[in-house]
Amino acid sequence: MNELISYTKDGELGIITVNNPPVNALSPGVPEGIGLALEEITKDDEVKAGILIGGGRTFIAGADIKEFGKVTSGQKRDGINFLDLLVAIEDCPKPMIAAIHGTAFGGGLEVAMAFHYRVAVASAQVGQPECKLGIIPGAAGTQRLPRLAGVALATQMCADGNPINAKAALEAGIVDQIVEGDLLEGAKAFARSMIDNPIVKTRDKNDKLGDEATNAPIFAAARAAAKKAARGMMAPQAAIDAVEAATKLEFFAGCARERELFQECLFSDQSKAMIHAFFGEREVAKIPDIPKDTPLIPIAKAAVIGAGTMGGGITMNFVNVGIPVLLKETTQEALDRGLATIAKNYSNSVKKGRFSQEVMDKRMALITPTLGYDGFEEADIVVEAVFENMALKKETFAALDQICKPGAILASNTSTLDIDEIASATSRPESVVGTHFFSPANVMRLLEIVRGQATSKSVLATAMDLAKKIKKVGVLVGNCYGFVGNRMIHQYGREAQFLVEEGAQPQDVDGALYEFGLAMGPLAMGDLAGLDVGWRIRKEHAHLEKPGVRKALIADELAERGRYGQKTGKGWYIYDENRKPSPDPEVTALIEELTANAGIQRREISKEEIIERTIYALVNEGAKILEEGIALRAVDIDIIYLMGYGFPAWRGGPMWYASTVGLQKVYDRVCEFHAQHGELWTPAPLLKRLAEEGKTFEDFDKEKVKAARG
Ligand code: 3H9
Repeated sequence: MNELISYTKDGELGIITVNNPPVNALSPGVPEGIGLALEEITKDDEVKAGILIGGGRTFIAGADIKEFGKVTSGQKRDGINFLDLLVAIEDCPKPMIAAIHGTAFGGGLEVAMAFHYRVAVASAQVGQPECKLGIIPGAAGTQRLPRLAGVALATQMCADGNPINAKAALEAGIVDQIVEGDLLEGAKAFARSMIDNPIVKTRDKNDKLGDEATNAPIFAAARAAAKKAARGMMAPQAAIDAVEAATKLEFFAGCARERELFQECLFSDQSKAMIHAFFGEREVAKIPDIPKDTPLIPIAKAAVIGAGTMGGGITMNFVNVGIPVLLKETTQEALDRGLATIAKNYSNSVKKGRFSQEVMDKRMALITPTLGYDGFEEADIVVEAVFENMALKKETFAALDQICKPGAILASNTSTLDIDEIASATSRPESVVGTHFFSPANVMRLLEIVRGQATSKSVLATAMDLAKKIKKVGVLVGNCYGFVGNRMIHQYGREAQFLVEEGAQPQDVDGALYEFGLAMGPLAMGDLAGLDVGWRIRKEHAHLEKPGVRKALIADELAERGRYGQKTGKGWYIYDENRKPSPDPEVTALIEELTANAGIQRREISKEEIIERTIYALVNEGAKILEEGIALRAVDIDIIYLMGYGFPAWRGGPMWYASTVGLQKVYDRVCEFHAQHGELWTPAPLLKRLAEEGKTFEDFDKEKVKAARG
């Protein structure tokens, strides 16, 4: 048909194969090719039924996401629309069968649902993940899915974007048969058995559409759930509206309503940000000077030092994917406590039905607790997760240098410290790397991989690959205090505190940032992490402070008073037995006392100023980090903030957000803050340059990619 679609005949069957690797997206040429093959099937009297199958590893994984930017930028004026093709498939007078393996996602599922039947292998998944890209299904997914699966499941799938497996799809009526063995052979047998059956079009199946009385509570519950789970996002609500339209309008009117909602979402800043995040998540894996074929170090056994919160979470990551772990602590009591926490975490998952007791038992059996270094000589990777103290880390690495086999990766879960200094305690700095996990380490998807001066490319490539294996997103960062994430968060937290000193209440600052979309405000986050942590670090680094530079007054005073946050029931807030925070008059009084003593004139502070002071502090530091090469690209910073710091996906990350505000505007405000607050706000020269050139951080990334290619 064309280079993306092949068409073959097997007796009375016409077989259409999509060949658009890697995921058979509906790129230009694919729908056209399917259309041509369909015409062939329709007009060839010898052909009695048709099959569509994906070549390679998957069925169609959706529309080509790269095309959306072309539509919104005006480059592709006629948009993306497969509705007519799908109606033509449905109108074919011969039984049409979609044969599914891999993922039938988005437009892929929409194509499959226009077929008269769907067969799938057991490992296949189907889903409408569009809202994860800030859009909704745009090829009648919201209209055909409820007709096959019923209103409740269709609403859920379109609003949360999560896929279901073939078995669930069979039970729901999305799939008609599960094929054991070869998919194409199974599909052919199924097709032959359907040749004389009357054809029922999906769009004519109205029996699962329910009525007003049964549907209203489903939509109300879905809207409430989406409001909570996808706070601030428009796509899930729009997806629910579109499914509701399917229950109230005839099919083609429903499609028209879906189209309107789809267009609204597609042209929103939210979808642009989320598409940036989708490609960004994949872009961060590409490191210019580390070729794809860099030899990897096989990882069959791991060891973790420290069974505290971080060490325990890191251990779970390994055993979850079948890698056995030697878990070391210094005392039996600490080891028992660590193991008990892991067991409790797993038990909770078993109780919630996430996996079986048998799976839990297998995972626990992969952990070998130890108080010594016996067995460490066999480990392919050791992750150190002891206290954030340089002397202790160096002592640990010197010991590992003596015990571990040559070539083993020696990784430190430091969140701030100099990886080169840690490596200097060994005779093999090329094997030393930072692996900065985020708490809770078994949940958070981010892994900052810190490159030391001597870290070998093999070690880095293996660490990036391992991140993927343990279902994390690894982002390579350079070595400096706090690396990327924590170095930036330091500026942000500082401004949050200054705002409180200058007149805002803690709940004003947290409230404004929560409203902006962050999972939690910075002061509440401090209470969760423990105010004693930063206080101790600041004490350790007090000698590095520059005289005359403004210091935050309140957090350390709270810690001095034993107000460590949630763990002591008091911090920036006071907590009840359910950990619900309330403003504490004692804190208000303390703020007033300390600021009066420091001669700070308190004033009214707007929400806008709260957002600008905190978020632009991130952006300005991010720009400095980019100039120094600590982050490879602006998108790497965005992914760090989306995956590790609760930054809202629909804002695209701090750097993307700044570009949407306009870098000139951001730069001007940074200059004003510099004039008002002094050197902490020194504008990043890169921010200045991009603002003056009318560019965005995306332009900067493109410049970098171009330069790397030479
Ligand atoms: C849609 O369908 C709208 C419709 O309602 C109709 C509108 C009118 N397009 O993830 P991987 C690339 S919206 C373009 O590493 P995996 C990806 O960037 C779409 N490119 O593989 C990567 O490129 P590179 C609804 C895509 O095996 C490479 O393929 N569909 C697309 O870990 C490999 O990807 C979705 O949202 C795409 N649709 O996971 C599905 N998908 O190598 C989105 C992937 O250059 N995709 N690429 O970095 C996925 O969820 C995963 O890619 C998938 C495979 C599970 C399919």
